[in-house]
Amino acid sequence: MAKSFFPRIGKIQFEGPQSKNPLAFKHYNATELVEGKSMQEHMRFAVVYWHTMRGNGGDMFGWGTADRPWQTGEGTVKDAIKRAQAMFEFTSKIGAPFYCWHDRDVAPHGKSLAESNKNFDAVATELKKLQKDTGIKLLWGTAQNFVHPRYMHGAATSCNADVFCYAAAQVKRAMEWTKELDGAGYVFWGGREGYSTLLNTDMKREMDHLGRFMHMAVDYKKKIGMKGPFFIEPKPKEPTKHQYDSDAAACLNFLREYGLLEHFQLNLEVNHAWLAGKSMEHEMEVAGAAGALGSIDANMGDYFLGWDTDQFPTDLYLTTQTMLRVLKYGGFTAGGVNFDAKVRRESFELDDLFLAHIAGMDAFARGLKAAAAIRKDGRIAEFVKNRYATWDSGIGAKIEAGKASFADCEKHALKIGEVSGLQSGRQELLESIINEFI
Ligand code: XUL
Ligand code: CO
Repeated sequence: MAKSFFPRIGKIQFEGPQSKNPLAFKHYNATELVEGKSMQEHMRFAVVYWHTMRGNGGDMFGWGTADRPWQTGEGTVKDAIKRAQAMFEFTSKIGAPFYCWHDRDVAPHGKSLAESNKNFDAVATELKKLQKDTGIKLLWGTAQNFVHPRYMHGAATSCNADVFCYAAAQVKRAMEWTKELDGAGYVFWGGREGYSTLLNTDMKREMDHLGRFMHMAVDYKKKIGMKGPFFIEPKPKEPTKHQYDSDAAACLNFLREYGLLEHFQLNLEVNHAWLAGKSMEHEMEVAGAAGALGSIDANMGDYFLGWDTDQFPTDLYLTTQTMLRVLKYGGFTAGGVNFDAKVRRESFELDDLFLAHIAGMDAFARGLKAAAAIRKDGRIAEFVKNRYATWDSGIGAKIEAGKASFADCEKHALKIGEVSGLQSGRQELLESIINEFI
């Protein structure tokens, strides 16, 4: 039996809304049915390796603060295996069915690609065993193509072709392990795919390279018979001044331009949407309309700061709006709700990792219940439907069916003389209806 990293904490239980036990769920009840499906299946929660296991609370002004007993070693493969055990103990105790990794979160960088591969293979072999022992599954894997100095100018969009090859080799191995570990999907977040200044950048050439890179990934996926979808994760800036995958619309445009749309969905992250000046529900509608709503990185920013604070999502309006879209677009298939979130530097104790995940999972459970109740109530959906009633018959229906020309529109406008019967948008009423359910 491996050493326990959280000996004082058992499996977190659902105790119901009356409970005052900080280490219990008040709303997330994994087996409770909502719209005929269990909460666990609706949300498909995942714990992330990078923040939860690797984060130490350090920021650019100060050292790490966090008590992380698995972070004591020299960064060897042996340490990484211990860390993997801590990861699975945490994920089992919090009761999340999935986890996610970057290749280099899992295992240390080597001095060469061959050595890095060897390290990764050794730890991923342990992950396979831990998955089998615990029943925890991989939601998605990804390659960390942004930490190492070789990626300073980008990975797939680097000005240097050797770097492109290195990045491709890293993605190839990460895909192989994602397949081997039965990952439900695979993510591309272009950490340094962007620019700091256009003075040194051939943007068209870099975008073409990114298109080639993704086609190579699609070809390799077919070759190895990898099943789940590819996800692209938009983010507008940070670390670069402009990231090419800046928001959902930009990603969809890229995918269409390079003939890749059928192979990709989007992994949308709340804080990234906010950095793009968009709401999460906006990004979800853009992706959903294109049939590309794949998965979610659940977190939130600070309302007054302009950077990626990756806070745990505790805002009930946010989780309600998010779950409304998840339900509207038919629920997750391969994707899920992945806590790409970190505890604050001041929340340095081990317990805080549990408290933060409980806060996020409970907020999502409440969001799910509120969203289901809003749908059952039906007033908002009815209002939206009626708002478009003039499109259901007459000239509106003819336009929608592609059977009307500008001349037909002109004839119609001349006939009515002026528009009458416009109705109020009722934003305030609709907002107060949402409040009834929060
Ligand atoms: C960075 C970010 C990443 C991706 C995976 O802002 O969100 O952690 O989710 O590479
Ligand atoms: Co993310």
